[in-house]
Amino acid sequence: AAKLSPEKLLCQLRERLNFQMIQSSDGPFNTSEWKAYLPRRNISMELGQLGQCAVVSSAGSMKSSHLGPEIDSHDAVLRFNGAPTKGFQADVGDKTTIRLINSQLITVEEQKVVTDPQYNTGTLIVWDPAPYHANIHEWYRKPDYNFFNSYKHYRNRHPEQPFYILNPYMQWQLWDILQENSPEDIQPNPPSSGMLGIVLMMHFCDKVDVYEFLPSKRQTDICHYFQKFFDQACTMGAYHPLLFEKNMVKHLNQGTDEAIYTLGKVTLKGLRNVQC
Ligand code: NCC
Repeated sequence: AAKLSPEKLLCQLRERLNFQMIQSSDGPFNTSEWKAYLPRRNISMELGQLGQCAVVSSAGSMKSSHLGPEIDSHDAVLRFNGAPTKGFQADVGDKTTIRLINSQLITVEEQKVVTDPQYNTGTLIVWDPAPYHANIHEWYRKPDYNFFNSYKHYRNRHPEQPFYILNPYMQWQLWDILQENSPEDIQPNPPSSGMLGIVLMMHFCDKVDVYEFLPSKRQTDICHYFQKFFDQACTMGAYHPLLFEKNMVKHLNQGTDEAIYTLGKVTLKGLRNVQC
């Protein structure tokens, strides 16, 4: 595959990705029951145009980074799944504007997600690994995890918190772009929450600093900064095409290699500032 220039690649992301959340006008969700559950406000209205944003990976290399204050200095911060701030503020900061969670977490650990107050901060977005390019109807019948009841349960308990369902199209639109820009065949599994969160923030923000998605000198086989669990696959990928995601993010980096090495920091342009 011919590697596109960073500018062309940014245009592909801007023009081919569907950044919308599920709305009550979408196919199987257009029932009066679903209408009561889905947030009434569009996510763009909810978040507004964001300026400087940070994406915090859950990698073990966040530990001892002392990046907390730098991360919190951003206008908005995105975190993943069960990644905590409490007890880790010095390294990962305190601010949570968006938390992107996968459907497995909310389905398998429903009780925990519904009751743990860390999930109550900011805007929640859940995504589910849909079948390749399935439309909303096909996906609704065959989600990877049937998280819909857990979502409703959460909405009943926290009706005031904005909580969106990511459309099932974006993951495969993004996967196609990853494949087109990679020299090898990529496993046909959707991108990681990390990569999905990065492009979401590129859509909402003027500029995005991503921390420890590309590992710094602190690189470690410890999977998460908040757990003593060793697995190389967490950083290099097993199910998700993580290595290819990281190559693409490296290609788009506007910052320096030095910032990657010392801070694990990559700086990406917001898609609204891209001239196509
Ligand atoms: O581990 P996870 O990912 O929640 O991490 C969020 C994102 O951070 C980046 N990451 C993480 C660890 C690491 N050493 N290096 C990294 O770069 C990745 O971009 C990752 O996406 C997921 O993507 O949703 C994932 O979720 C977990 C798990 O489901 C949740 O943590 C909930 O418990 C998956 N782990 C398992 O299923 C065992 C993981 O494969 C993907």
